[in-house]
Amino acid sequence: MRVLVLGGDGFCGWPTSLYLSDRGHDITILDNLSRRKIDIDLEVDSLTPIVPLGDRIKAWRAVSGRDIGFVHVDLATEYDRLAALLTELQPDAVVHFAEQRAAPYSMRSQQTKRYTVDNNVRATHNLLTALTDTGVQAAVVHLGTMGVYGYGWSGSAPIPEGYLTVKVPTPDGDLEREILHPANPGSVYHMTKTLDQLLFAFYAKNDGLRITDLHQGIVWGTQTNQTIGDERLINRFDYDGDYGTVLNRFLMQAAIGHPLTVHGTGGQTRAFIHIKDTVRCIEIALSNPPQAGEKPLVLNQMTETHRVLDLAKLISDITGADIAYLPNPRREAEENELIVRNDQFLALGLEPTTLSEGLLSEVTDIADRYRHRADLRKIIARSVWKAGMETSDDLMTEVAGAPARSAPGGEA
Ligand code: NAD
Ligand code: USQ
Repeated sequence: MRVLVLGGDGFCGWPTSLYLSDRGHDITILDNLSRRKIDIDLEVDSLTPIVPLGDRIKAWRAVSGRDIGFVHVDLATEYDRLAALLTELQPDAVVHFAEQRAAPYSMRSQQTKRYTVDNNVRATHNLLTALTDTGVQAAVVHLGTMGVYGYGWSGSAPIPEGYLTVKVPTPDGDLEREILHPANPGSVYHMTKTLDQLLFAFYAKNDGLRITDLHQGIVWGTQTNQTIGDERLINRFDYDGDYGTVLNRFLMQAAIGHPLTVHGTGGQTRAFIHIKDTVRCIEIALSNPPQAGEKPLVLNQMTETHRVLDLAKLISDITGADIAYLPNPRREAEENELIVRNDQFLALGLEPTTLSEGLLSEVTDIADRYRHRADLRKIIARSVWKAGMETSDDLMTEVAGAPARSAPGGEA
């Protein structure tokens, strides 16, 4: 297949591009490198040393003998260039990762709230309009989030895959209808993904676009069989308070001897998936698109659920790390249950990679190797959901055994 990967320089997009290229697909990456620019603004850097995208692509050619194309386009603001690219490339499929994806960053300031909405909603809408406008028949696979459902809305009922059957009372009796599961976002970022869902529903209905929306859980891990082949192919590893996600943060914190930063009581339950399963799920989704005229196909892309405190205890038991209970910078339930259906991916052949000591230590090993790149001032999450919410002070000022850092994000 000829596949255009929007956001192919990112944490999920880069390993997916390599995996699909390895599987014989013809890959072009579109990215505006905004994620790298945000790192510069936040004065933080991936814990792993990621080389410029051009060097990544050269390294992949050297390792695999395969070419990956790259176009520097802003999906949200360069509509004409996007439409021209689609016409020229005639992709069979477009995988859409290209959005601002951190909930804390989306709540950081009025500027980042507006940026997240402007970037994400325009990016998705531009893609859908450009496909309609050019007549390019590509199937769309979008990375959505489990967070569109919210946490706790359905109590102990399993969260279905995208749609809910409801009964509407009428004077003539109940009317049965299938509706999009009610949206219940917990951050401005998650809200943009609920808006994406409406755009997808409209363009599938009106223009017959073939759209798969993957409601993904929190991705953990770093390496895939492809990124491990050469240090220049290494995946990014976010550990900072805005972009670092909970499990990778805990593993990194354990590796450098930092207490594990549990927010509140740690009673929040979330869905997880390993990066190796993310790339496999994308391939499965590409191979099984809906037909034109069908509603968007929604798949829950997760393999297991865990309570944050249980993860902290597990990692503490394995590594001896301390657990710190910090004021929660977010407005979220102290505790929630989460049961999620993922029958469709299982039926389509996904063999879930679940939490195992081996995989956990693979991540701590990477974190340990690059511990000298950690900036301890960036670990505590300080983007608050409402002005005035309390956050913790830094818990550590020096990484044991690592030389002093010379500059934020730089080498020691
Ligand atoms: P990321 O920030 O690492 O990657 C996103 C990429 O998109 C970056 O390379 C960025 O430069 C690019 N991009 C953003 N806006 C763009 C624009 N306007 N034009 C062109 N390129 C643009 O994020 P990620 O972790 O790889 O996540 C990818 C997708 O998966 C996101 O949409 C996210 O919502 C979703 N997702 C991620 C996770 C996770 O745990 N990482 C979990 C669930 C869903
Ligand atoms: N948390 C801690 N300590 C930390 C970091 C987080 O206790 O050091 C808690 C948070 O308070 C929250 C939970 O862990 O309750 C998850 O936080 P997270 O940052 O790991 O994940 P989240 O903000 O939900 O966002 C991530 C990705 C996002 C994706 C989402 C999938 O950044 O792109 O959409 O996971 S999901 O959570 O399923 O909606």
